[in-house]
Amino acid sequence: MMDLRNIVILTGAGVSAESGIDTFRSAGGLWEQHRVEDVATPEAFVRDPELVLRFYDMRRAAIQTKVPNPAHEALARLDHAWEGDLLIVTQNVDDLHERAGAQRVLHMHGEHLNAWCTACDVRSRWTTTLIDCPPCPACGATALRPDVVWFGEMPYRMDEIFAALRSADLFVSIGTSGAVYPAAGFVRNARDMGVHTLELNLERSQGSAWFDETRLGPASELVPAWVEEVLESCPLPWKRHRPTPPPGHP
Ligand code: BJW
Repeated sequence: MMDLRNIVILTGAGVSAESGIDTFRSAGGLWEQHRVEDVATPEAFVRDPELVLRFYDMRRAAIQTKVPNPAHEALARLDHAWEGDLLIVTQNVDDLHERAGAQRVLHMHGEHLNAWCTACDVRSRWTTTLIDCPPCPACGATALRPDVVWFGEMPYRMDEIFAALRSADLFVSIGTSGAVYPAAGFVRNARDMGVHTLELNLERSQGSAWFDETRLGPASELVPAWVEEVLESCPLPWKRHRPTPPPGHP
């Protein structure tokens, strides 16, 4: 057993698929209904804001009707139990990791439930529609857009992600096709840094060849099994959160 203290977990659309949220590239996925260049680029937003805002309003409404599945719940369990460093880097813009109870979550592609004011640069929690051009709660300008990262834009908090990768012992990728960079490159970044790499996916992905190990199956089964394995088999004393002893106890 390797010395396992610091874990970086990358999640993609596959982790939310069994909650009923469409993936992007599977048959029947989001990109089959909408050409990516029509909805997920800054140029598309300039060209046809109504189409883009309608697409995101529909998805923002839909995610609020969904609930976390056993994969999100298992990762939240690990987050609570694990005393080493742990970072869940999600490409997903839904909030199912948080609703399952995970706290150490980084949304590198933004969040559906945020609106970003391009006039004053303030982000506000947003659960309703944007197509009706509501004013920004901070400055009043009608310049809100979905707070998501489109193609050609810089994903969020890359410095934090690379810092976490540098100190990681294990990189685990769950439910992502490995089609979109820079996330698709994390496995190679991790390998170059000497980090062990594990992939959990329904089927082999574009990145599978780069992983030390790939396990195939639905996230709702693979992730709870892997989390149990990590929590049960790691012999090191810091693997589990221990409640602070009451005053007076050694
Ligand atoms: C299951 C399952 C189950 C199903 N259980 N598994 C040429 C070469 C290389 C790069 C580029 C290039 N030309 C342009 C680029 C860069 C570009 C890019 O990668 N393009 C590619 C198309 C080639 N990237 C960018 O522009 C990014 N920015 C950037 O690079 O900035 C410069 C930079 C440089 C260096 C460092 C840092 C920055 C921005 C990318 C933004 C992506 N945005 C989106 C939309 C977000 C908003 C929204 O939701 O609408 O993010 S695109 C979309 O794809 C979304 C996702 O997060 C992302 C990844 O998709 P994901 O999660 O992998 O989903 P799927 O559907 O592809 O896969 C699902 C997987 O789950 C499958 O494998 C299934 O098998 C599996 N699965 N059910 C387990 N039950």
